Amino acid sequence: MKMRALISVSDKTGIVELAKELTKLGVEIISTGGTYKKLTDEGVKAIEVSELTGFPECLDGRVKTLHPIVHAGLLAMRSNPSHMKQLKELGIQPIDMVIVNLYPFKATIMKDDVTRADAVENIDIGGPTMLRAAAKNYQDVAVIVDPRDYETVLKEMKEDGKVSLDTKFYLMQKVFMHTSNYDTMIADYLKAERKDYDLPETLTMTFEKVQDMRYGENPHQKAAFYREVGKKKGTLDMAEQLNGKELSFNNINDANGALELCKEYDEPTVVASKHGNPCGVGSAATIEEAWDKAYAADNVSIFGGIVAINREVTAPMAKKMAEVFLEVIIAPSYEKEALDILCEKKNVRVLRLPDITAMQRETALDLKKVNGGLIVQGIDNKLIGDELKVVTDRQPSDQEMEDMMFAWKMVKYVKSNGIALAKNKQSVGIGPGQVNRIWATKQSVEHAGELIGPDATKGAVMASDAFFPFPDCVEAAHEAGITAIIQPGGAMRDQLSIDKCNEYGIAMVFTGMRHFRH
Ligand code: 93A
Repeated sequence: MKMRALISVSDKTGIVELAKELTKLGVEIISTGGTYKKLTDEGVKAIEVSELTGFPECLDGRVKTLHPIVHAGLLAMRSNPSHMKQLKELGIQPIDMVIVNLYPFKATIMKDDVTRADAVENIDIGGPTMLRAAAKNYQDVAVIVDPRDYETVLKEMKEDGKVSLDTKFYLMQKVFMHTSNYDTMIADYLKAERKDYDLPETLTMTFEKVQDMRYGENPHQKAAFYREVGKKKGTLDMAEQLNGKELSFNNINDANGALELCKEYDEPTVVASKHGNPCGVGSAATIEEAWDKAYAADNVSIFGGIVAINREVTAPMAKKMAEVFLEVIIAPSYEKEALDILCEKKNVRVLRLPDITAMQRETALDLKKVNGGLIVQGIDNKLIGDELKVVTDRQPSDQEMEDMMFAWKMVKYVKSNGIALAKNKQSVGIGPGQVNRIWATKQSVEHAGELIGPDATKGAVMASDAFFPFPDCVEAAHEAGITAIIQPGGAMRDQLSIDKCNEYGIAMVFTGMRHFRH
């Protein structure tokens, strides 16, 4: 009996060539409407599924292959005499090969103007059913879901007249991987559509590899970058790399932090960061001034750092940037001359991410891997609680208030315990990742003095990512000349800190929301 292959593919890449070769090897081709048309237009002999089943394709193609003549043909075990006897009685012939790829659900949901109806219509039913049936019966049916496997299968067919059991088993594994990813993608899309970010009983998400990386955080660790399927604008994987070596694991991790902080600011802003912590941040009326501020804030740590910028990079700014050794630069666009200047250095990774300001913030879940599991939480995508509350006798001035908001955004992205000092919308000292708050405070003050000058903290404001358990940080702030403090509030001994502020004439604001970050 002739071998029979059922071909039903949305992605028609390479299908004509494959079908031609199979026909040459004596395989009979059965196919669905669009595939049939493509094959016969190109001169391949085939029969339509509707001819095989005696049942027309209907409901706009929703029912094409969902028929017992197809599925009994796929599921019958050749080694089971009763199966084969039943096929004979029913007048059904076995199908030996299935070549199917599914409706393009992913491509559909990635479209900017996708509607739910569009997405739903692209949920393939008949395709996965055939794939699963054929895969279950893998000993007798070769099932090919990935065009990259056409060549292997053809080679074996040419050499041995059949596909080996080993290959059939490999193909079966691929099918279940593929259909489970496909279904997860659908479930994830629908979940996001419902804006329902509750924590589910079991957690499934689909990620696809963007690139392998040379190594992870350290050279002895393997690494790759995966993107969450269905995510659109504004994520790092959407950036276009205009210059430099491939992004490393640490580049991506650090750049992500810089980018997320940069998104918090509307006015022209430059964020320089190192090892995931901001080291210099500046906001100003022009992006050039913002660069000057970010650089002057800390011209030491920025060496080998990452810079995220929320406006077009101009040529004069690029000239200054080119004098600093930077690992990664991300901006929405570059003046032509600016790009030429930055690209003179072969190693600097220059990225363009046009949607930087309008980009989607992370909304889904925040995942952290621990040995044996994940800890999962909602994203920290808020800034303050119900309202800002001045808790001291003295009200902050407008300038202090502006600086406090500037610093508060910044401290949200500083590793805990974190303290950030700012003056005139420029960071002047950052104390990240300390095991107690007073050290974070002292470190930020010390940095300011060392990097900017002894008066750097005079008239500056201070932001703390979490409350002060004791008034010691207020004490240290006063000694440094800080005039206003923003912090979540909510400590048992809040009153002690408030009293100290009143004693020193410091204005203090509670945000009602803390921002630990680890
Ligand atoms: O609409 S379906 O879910 N119902 C079916 O019975 C069916 N059979 C095959 N989709 C179905 N297919 C899919 O049609 C295949 O998975 C493939 O992606 C596509 C090929 O259609 P055509 O040959 O008409 O281009």
